[in-house]
Amino acid sequence: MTDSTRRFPAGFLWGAATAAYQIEGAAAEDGRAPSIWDTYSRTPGRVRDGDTGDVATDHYHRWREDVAAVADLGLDAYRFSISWPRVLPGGHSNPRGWDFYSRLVDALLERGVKPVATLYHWDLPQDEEDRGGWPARDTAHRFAEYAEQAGRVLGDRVHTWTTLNEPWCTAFLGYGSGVHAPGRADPAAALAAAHHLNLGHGLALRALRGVVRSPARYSVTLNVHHFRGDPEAVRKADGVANRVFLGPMLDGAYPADVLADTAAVTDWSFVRDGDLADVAQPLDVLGVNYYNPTRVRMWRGDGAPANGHGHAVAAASPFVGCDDVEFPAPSGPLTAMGWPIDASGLEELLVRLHRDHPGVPLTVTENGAAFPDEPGPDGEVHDADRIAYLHDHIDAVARAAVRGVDVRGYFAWSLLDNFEWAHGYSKRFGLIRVDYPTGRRTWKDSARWYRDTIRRTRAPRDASAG
Ligand code: IFM
Repeated sequence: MTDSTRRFPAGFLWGAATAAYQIEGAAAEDGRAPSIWDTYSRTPGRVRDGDTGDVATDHYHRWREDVAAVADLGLDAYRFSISWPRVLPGGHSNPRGWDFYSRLVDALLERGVKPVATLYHWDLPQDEEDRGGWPARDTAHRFAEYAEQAGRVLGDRVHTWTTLNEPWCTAFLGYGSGVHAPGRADPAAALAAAHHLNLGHGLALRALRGVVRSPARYSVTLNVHHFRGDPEAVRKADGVANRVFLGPMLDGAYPADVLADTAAVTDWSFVRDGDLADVAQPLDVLGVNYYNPTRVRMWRGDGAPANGHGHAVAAASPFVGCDDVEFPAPSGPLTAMGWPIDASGLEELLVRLHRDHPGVPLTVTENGAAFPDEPGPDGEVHDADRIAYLHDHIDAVARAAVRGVDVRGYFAWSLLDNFEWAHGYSKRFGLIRVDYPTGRRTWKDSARWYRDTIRRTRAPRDASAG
């Protein structure tokens, strides 16, 4: 498939994505309160090189320049997240925090770019964690209150609302393996967190729909893992990685096999009558983040099992209830994250989601790769590996569309190099390079390539698509 033979549906949205803690900086400015990532990144040994998001890419001050880049790239949409502790520090509305997002949204709209706002991209206010965090039910209710405020302030201008980004990471990396904030390693707490994230999602959607009067779309973004290998291993891993969210959100029920596989960890008594009806709110679009496929196999007791992070399964695994599932180290071409490069997984994943949940439109809300790119002698970043990665994955989306998948958009991760969580600033995913000491932005070759690709493959504008 070449650029010119790719076909995308009318109204297909081309975008790029970022997240608040990864780019904003200004951690203690204009009334922002600490989040769990401030605490975690200041805890020695948690984040590589002791990096924090205190300054990040300084987007809080450079947002005008970044919006200009979004427009110059020719993007239809820009996906960003709102920092809960910036807009509701201590649980109280902070006008200076809201003003930041209000200005950002206005600037996007002035440039003809659709704002796609995520409410939760992992930066839980630290005081919410102190009250129990996501394993505690009240967090879901306070999240819905925050969503309602966001709807009141920005609801006249946001094109698409996304409740959560990758709740699997929040629940299972944050509370299961502890490699993300808040760094707890407690499998029962991880499952409780998963349920309360599901509940928070549903309550937040209902709250938003209750206050937003302008036409908007409502979504959630999941990092639906694409597993390959022994069917039994795939079933088990898929259960606690994917169907623990897809089931309640889209079908209003936890899959029976997930409950059975995790029965030794929890009795699920935190699921109360009526919760599942609250969770299963209608979705206009399901956001899918895809980076790589994951191989799994049942552990037959021969040799040391591995849990996908290079540790023996005895170390805290994020895959709760999967102690007999092995995650062999990937082979073949890898990104700087050590993730395999395989675009066929994206096509298969989109086809699977369309088959399992017909009628639910999909958008690829993140896709991209970290490579060890550095400026050459000419000062430019010639990131041919990222261009090849993006090219092949965009092809995969086009092939899925040709196969009948209702796919509505593609967002590159990420607009800018940024704080890559426990990896600090060591991994660069950006289309635009950030020189951290100065904050200076430089377009990589991939940014120019993405701009040109969008121009060439853009579906004819469809007046009915908004
Ligand atoms: O940087 C992250 C992002 O915050 C969530 N999805 C995966 C990206 C790359 O790891």
